[in-house]
Amino acid sequence: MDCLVTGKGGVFCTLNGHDGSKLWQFSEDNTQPSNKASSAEPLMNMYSARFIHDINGDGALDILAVQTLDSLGKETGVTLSGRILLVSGAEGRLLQTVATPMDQESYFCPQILVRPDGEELVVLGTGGYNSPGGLYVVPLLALGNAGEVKVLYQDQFKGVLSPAVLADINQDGSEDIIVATFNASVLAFDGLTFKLLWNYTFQQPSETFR
Ligand SMILES: [Ca+2]
Ligand SMILES: [Ca+2]
Repeated sequence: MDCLVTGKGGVFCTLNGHDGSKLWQFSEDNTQPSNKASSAEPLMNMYSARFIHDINGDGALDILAVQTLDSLGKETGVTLSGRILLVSGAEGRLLQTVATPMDQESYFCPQILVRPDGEELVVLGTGGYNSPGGLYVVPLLALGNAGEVKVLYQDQFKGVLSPAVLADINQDGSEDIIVATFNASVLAFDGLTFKLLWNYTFQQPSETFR
């Protein structure tokens, strides 16, 4: 098994799990021609990435990643926006980039919820310590289709930073989604209907981010 490494300043590479040698270092230039127009930005901090199943059919696991870019506008100052990346695990080639819902920044490690019929859904949290965010699901194979995004939760002040836990808590055979928001609530959603199963909100000022 190879190791996926991400971090500050554009660190995004894989290492050979046997000897630690570098397999590839991600580069924005290492893209398919059709993606070049959408990948002109420099690679910024990359905290959240994971292996997923082989998307492009080359026999190697691929990678789903989320990152937040900052841009400087004359009047707006620094604005942060998030994007989702699909990257080939074999050679680090960018397969697809998609903006996060409402371009919200994201520090959430995306997760894959597998439904009983085998459909894979991306579970994504957005928002930061002091910026609006939410919890969303979208079919992995419909990542670029904004109409397929389902909104489970939104907070106009604070985001969802901690990874969700996927577990079947109502014992219907399908994994559910349990997440702690930065704004002091723990929420559980049915993985089939996406309806809220329960919500516990801490009364004392508290925050969850890791
Ligand atoms: Ca692959
Ligand atoms: Ca369930």
